Amino acid sequence: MSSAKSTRATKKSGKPQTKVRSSGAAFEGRYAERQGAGGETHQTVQGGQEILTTQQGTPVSDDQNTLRQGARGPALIEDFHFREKIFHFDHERIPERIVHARGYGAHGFFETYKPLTDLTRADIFQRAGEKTPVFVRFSTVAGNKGSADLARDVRGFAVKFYTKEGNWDLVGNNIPVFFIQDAIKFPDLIHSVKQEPDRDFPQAASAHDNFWDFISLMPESMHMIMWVMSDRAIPRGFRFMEGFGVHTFRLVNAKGRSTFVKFHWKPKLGMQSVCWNEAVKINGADPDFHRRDLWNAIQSGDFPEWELRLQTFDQKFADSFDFDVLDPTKLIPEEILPATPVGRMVLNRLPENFFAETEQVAFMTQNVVPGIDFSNDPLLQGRNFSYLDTQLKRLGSPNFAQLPINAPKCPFHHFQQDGHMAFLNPKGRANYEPNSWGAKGGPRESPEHGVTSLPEEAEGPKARLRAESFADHYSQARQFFVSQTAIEQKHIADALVFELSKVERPDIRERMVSHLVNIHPDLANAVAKGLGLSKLPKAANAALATNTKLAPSDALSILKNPPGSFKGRKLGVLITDGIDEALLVALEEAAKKEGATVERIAPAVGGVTAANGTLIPAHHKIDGGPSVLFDAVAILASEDGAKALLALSPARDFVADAYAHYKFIGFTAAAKSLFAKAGLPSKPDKALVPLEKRADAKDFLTACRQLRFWDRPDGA
Ligand code: HDE
Repeated sequence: MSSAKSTRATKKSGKPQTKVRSSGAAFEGRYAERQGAGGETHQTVQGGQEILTTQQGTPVSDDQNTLRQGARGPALIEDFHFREKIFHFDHERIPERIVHARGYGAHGFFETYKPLTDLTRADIFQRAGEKTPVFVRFSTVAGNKGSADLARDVRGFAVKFYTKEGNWDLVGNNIPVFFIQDAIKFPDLIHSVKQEPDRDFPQAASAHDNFWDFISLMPESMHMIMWVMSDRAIPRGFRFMEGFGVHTFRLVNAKGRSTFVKFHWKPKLGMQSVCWNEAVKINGADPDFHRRDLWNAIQSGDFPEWELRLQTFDQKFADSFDFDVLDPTKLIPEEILPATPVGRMVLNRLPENFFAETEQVAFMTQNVVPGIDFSNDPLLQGRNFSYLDTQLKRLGSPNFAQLPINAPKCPFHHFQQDGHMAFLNPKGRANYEPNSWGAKGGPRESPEHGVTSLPEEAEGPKARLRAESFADHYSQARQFFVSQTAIEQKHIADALVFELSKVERPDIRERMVSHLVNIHPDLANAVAKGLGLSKLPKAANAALATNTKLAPSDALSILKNPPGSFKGRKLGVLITDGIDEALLVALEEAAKKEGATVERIAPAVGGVTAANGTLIPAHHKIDGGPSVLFDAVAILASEDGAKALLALSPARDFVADAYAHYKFIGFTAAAKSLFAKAGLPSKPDKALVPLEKRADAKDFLTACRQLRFWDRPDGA
């Protein structure tokens, strides 16, 4: 690097570049399909930009002032441009989703590994290497549309496959079980978790009386509660989550043979979560943390990928399994029934318009294709009713399937017609069937190709019933708990203490702990202690005693399945004036080799001047780039730079938080003074890595593959 003062382009750092479109380009072809025959555009004004028009195509002369009588006089109702503009603005919103309102989507493809003809006739699984377009929407459940991304919550993981035989929607979650066993309890569950109706808070938080009141009266939710209190509910990003179809479905082959199936998505980058203390701070520092992460990854060409795996089984297995496979509060451990990889999904394209795609996408569990069928899971049966109903409410017209994001990409023919906003209108005379118009008479049903239901026999009294085989509420909750590492178990206990400490009524807190007694004594004791209960409550009445013999399942733990890689992660480097630029370059190169990105943080966003005189721009000013936004951090400070940092409280927080959140911290000798000021112990641990020479950069990045150094005794 030359010693003369030079400027490093931000581009060099590998920071994902946001695609910037010029305002002219943004309009190019924007309404192309609506332009007149031949696609001629309006005349242009100076600079080649199109002339602004009303919705009717009338050119607008003045978009700054309403039409009025005299400069200081009243506005005139005759101003149709103003009226149209305000009218449209007033109607810009559609109702947000009642649940899963906060979400983010992306396009991509699903690639089939090998034909599954033996299992299913679903067209998507017939040919190896076939790519099927998909649209995926990830979401939280409880929060409203504008809520923060890192609420403790289940994440939605909804995939729309545009197959050649129709749209198949796999509307799943990042947790393989659910709170309730019967869809009739869904409104109660959701009412209880959302803001309390008299005060309209708390937003996007289950830590309040109503939720825990309901849950503590619903023993069937205990297994799900273990998951929601675990780190699964605070993922590092969508790219680091598993996904599950939750219910048992059926695959049906061409001969009509049915096989039960559970769907699993495994993230290629491995699973990762944040710490709760970190989540709380991320929500303040970057409420869009998850959507930004997905956006940046796809923009920079680092396309997230998941593998689809299937657990398939027959009736014999179902009959022999400890639990009812129709009960959505239970899972089948992968150690008992392995999940076989059948394909991969890659997300490689962002929506061009959030509203048109992510907001208007209508997922529906009842969107299945020939070869995929439902089971009698009572939750799934209820969902099959709800989703169609909710789309009409949200999208306002029975023609929502005509919206480009919802329309199949295969041909479709039917006799449904008219209604609000019908813009795909069939031609010709026949709009009914049967008819005798011959070839011009429109489509016909096909018993051979059409979707059919498995002719399953059903019997029994007409009654409101809950199967006795659904009665065990604690055994799998316990199994989940004992499958976790000690750190993860502590996180579950800490989360329960945090949440229940926000509950005002002591009897609700105690009632909840009485369920934990049935799950595991260590958990019950830890939570009782954390809540300051003088004695452990009696165990809750259990319909069935907890089976303590279920073997732990390592697949249920995040930390037992580490990725051993820093790929896709983000390093934050705090820099000051007077640093050795070569060391920074070495860090950036080492990070790139790991497949990670780097962002620079400095006392001012304009950047710092290195010892060699190079001006190094920053991505963040220190108080806008706290360490919670990064997976690992490095502090490159000169003697004087470190002194300046000591005076900055965000710099002290940067270090203290990174340490408390078990992060790997690389540091130059001068940065050590900041450690003492930030309250770090004088004896360094293995995750505090000195950066003295260029070669240290590689060792530091290799160490970062562990993601967190859990051995730190005084972490958050
Ligand atoms: Fe949903 N759910 N749900 N749900 N759900 C909706 O549909 C419903 C359930 C899930 O990104 C709604 O379009 C009932 C389980 C996802 O757009 C609504 C029951 C699972 C999404 C609805 C459940 C889910 C939804 C609201 C109990 C995991 C967001 C807006 C029987 C397997 C999809 C909408 C997106 C959305 C109903 C339970 C996943 C109201 C009645 C279990 C990922 O129709």
